[in-house]
Amino acid sequence: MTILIPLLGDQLSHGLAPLRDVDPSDAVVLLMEVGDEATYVRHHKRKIALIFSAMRHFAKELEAKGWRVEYMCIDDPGNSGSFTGEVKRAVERHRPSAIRIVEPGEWRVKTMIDGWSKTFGLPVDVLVDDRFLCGILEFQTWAQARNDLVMEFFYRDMRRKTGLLMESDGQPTGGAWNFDKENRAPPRCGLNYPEPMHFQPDQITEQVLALVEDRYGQHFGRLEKFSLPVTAGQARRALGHFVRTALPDFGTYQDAMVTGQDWLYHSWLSPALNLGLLTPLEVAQAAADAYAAGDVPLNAAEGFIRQIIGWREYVRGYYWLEMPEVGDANALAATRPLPAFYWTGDTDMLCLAEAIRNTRDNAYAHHIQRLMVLGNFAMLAGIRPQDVADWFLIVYADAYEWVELPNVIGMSQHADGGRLATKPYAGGGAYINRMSDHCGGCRYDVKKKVGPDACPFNALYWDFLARHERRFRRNRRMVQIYANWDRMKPDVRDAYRASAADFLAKLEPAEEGWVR
Ligand code: FAD
Ligand code: DLZ
Ligand code: SF4
Repeated sequence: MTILIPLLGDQLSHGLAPLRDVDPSDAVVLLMEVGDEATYVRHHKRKIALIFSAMRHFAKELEAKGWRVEYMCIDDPGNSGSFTGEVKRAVERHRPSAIRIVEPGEWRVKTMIDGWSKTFGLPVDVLVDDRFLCGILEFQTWAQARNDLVMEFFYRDMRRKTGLLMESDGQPTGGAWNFDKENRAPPRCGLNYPEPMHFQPDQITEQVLALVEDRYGQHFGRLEKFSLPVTAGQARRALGHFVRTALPDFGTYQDAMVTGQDWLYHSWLSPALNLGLLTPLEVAQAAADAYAAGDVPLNAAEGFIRQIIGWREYVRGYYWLEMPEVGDANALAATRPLPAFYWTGDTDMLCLAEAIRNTRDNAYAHHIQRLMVLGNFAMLAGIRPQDVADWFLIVYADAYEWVELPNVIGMSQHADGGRLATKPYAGGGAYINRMSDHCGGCRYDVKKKVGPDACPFNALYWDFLARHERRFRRNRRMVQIYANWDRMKPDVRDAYRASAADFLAKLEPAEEGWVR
């Protein structure tokens, strides 16, 4: 009566559904390092190392708790290289009466699991991933009741559901749901940026780092100074450290960018959260507790909690609502291949070079670098959204399709035609100049509108709006922008478009073969 419990690399939670209500002596837990997962896109080396190290640590913790664990290392002889192949071998070894698994984070993997019952002739019990606060069906019900999927309303429901920052009379703490008016200040001189908590690699991590360099040395990214948390214990210490040192200023400087500062006041918790080392509820609760204790202001606690119980849950619901069609969405008919500099960082545009450096070194970039620099440039330049999505999936340690795809296709590329965001997140150089210190050190002049020395974002911005005028002119939130465009003399408009065309003609495409 053995039950086989396969655990995927982003399901490393001791409270995971299949590990509850089962007698460990009746079960075999299977963790599998498989080549297909590391290479279906060629993930950043740091991301692979993080996942393998966290999986190995988690397996040891499960064993210590009395579970019978089978761990397939990537270089074990006979490793078949795929989830289905490894489950098949485990079924042959153990002849289980059933398979129990939690719903996976990617459509691609769900399709595999859907085939297992027939392939193995066994009942396959796919359990709800209740680490998320909003179930997939619950989100579908919420979405069916409305025409527009407005995140703010979803978020308020999540506040009511969790009771976070709620008063006993059902009103939001502080009398408002959202304190963004107080957030999003530009950086200023004299700010001290706290260093996030770094963890020295132990023997297990060192072994994994050597293995990843050996097997995946050609993949993008750096492994040096690997310091991510790889256990739940470490992740909890990192959470406590963030709450004490950075959360108080998180809201105010949420959208700031500073040269050489890779984390600013961000938490850098997404890799641990998405692996399952932390649960969203414990992270959000820690922020609420810090507010209740008077340690952080409300704008910071609320802004942070909104990212976790609002945006994170919302994009996951959106993913399962819109898949598989959203994977191919290309509403703006963008066809240009990804520029080579997304891989090399070799560009004179300092804002982009900085974001790519952070990405290469840390498998990280903070939200505004992803949205208003890397994503914004790709959208303005008309890069094929599926190239952009694959790049984002590859390069970030926190990237799994359920969270990456909605953020890329919906939020940053507007490729879903506005289902997720009513207005494209487009900005010219002035926005980046306001929110960062990059432009002062850049070879381009952010004040210049056109020509070889002008900030390329300026001409690209107007060229994008002109290219998509028919679609966006009707958008109520963009009336003022098109009024500005209308006020320009025709020769000014032509100069913007010619300058953008010159720039785009010189854009070197990445070598082929990296994209799926
Ligand atoms: P913080 O700024 O400290 O925020 C706290 C937490 O809020 C994050 O850890 C994350 O769990 C959550 N969060 C914030 N914004 C979002 C969001 N838009 N969607 C989901 N969760 C959010 N996040 C990922 O986890 N994986 C991805 O692959 C990913 N790809 C992205 C691609 C693009 C184009 C954009 C614009 C955003 C993407 N994000 C992604 C969302 C966000 O940028 C990251 O969650 C954040 O930068 C992670 O860093 P942090 O932990 O320091 O976040
Ligand atoms: C991303 C990834 C990588 C690189 N390797 C593995 C692996 O070897 N074994 C594993 O179980 N999971 C891995 N993952 C994470 C999976 O891709 C992820 O669990 C699924 O895509 C579902 O979200
Ligand atoms: Fe980026 Fe333009 Fe500023 Fe250079 S001038 S850093 S390209 S926004």
